[in-house]
Amino acid sequence: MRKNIVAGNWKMNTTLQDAQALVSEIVHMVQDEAASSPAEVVICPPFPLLPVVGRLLPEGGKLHLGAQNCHQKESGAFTGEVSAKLLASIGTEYVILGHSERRQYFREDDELLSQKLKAALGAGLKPIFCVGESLETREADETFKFIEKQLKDGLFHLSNEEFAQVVIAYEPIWAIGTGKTATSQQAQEVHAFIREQVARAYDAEQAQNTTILYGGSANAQNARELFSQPDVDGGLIGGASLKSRDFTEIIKSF
Ligand code: 3PY
Repeated sequence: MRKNIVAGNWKMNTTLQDAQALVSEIVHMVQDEAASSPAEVVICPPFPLLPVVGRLLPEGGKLHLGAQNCHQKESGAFTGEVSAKLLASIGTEYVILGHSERRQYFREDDELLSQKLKAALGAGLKPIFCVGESLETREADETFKFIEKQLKDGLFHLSNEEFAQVVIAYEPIWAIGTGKTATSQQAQEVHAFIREQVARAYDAEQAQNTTILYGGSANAQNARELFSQPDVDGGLIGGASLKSRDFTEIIKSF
């Protein structure tokens, strides 16, 4: 069933002390002010903070724990890496895969991401799979072709049952960390296109049930307009997820 989700991608930010303070504020604000929001909230801190943040999230509530990456293998001699199985064992529910920063700085391609998806699903994690075009691709009028290829190569090899666990995030690269946001019409256009591709690859029911988030400089000012679009089911939030007031306002924006 399609959900509304607001996921906070903390990236490589916060210390232990920052994280404890931030997540305590978020928990209180969400309980006090955003209790009636339909959104499930996912907090994705850096790896070492997952257990600490997880312990601060009230059990059975609307706040859930997510990681920002995982390795494709279950275990082994991969110094510095973290397996999906380990993430699941410490209470992680979601994992972001294919964020453009991972694709760009760590050379993650669709082949590798396919393996990571399988590993995540095998461990019982729900992947938040990111797609999105560069400014160059948009200006060349190739956005749809590009997104279609990312979906086909990265995601549509999954079975129906596997795909049902996946959340898709549309994050135009030109809107990440730049302060530029896609207009709500631009976001809606691509989200509708993604849903259409899901219907083709699977079926109409699967497409209707797929949660598609917008990411890329979404904030407390533009969230309501973005979330009012019929195919935008929530957001993957970068910088604004590090400010409890802004993040809470975003959660309330449905
Ligand atoms: C951003 O909003 O900048 C993001 O990259 C969210 O993942």
